[in-house]
Amino acid sequence: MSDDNRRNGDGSGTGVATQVRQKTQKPSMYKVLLLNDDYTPMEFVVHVLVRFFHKGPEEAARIMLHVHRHGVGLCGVYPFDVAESKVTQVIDFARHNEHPLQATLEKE
Ligand code: TYC
Repeated sequence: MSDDNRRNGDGSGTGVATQVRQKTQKPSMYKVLLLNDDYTPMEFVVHVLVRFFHKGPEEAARIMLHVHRHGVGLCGVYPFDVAESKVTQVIDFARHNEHPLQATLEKE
């Protein structure tokens, strides 16, 4: 008798097979990107990277300069909800401080 049928416990062999697929789906990950502009102060961008992306001051400065020179740069990779929340927090914080800094997300 099979394991599933034995699991019924009454010896009748009428148990329902409960084996379902073992596979789980990894959540899609999303890149949070910072965009360059001509007006946001460099030190503000560094502060954003430290505050919202938990970068150390040196890596934050490196990322900021990459964005300044190339137009766009990677801040971090997160599940969708977290990435979306980071983008909202950055844009809201920038607006609150009257800077035009923009961030966006992109599927990895
Ligand atoms: N280009 C800005 C300046 O010269 C600095 C800057 C860097 C702005 C990165 C936005 O995402 C940014 N003040």
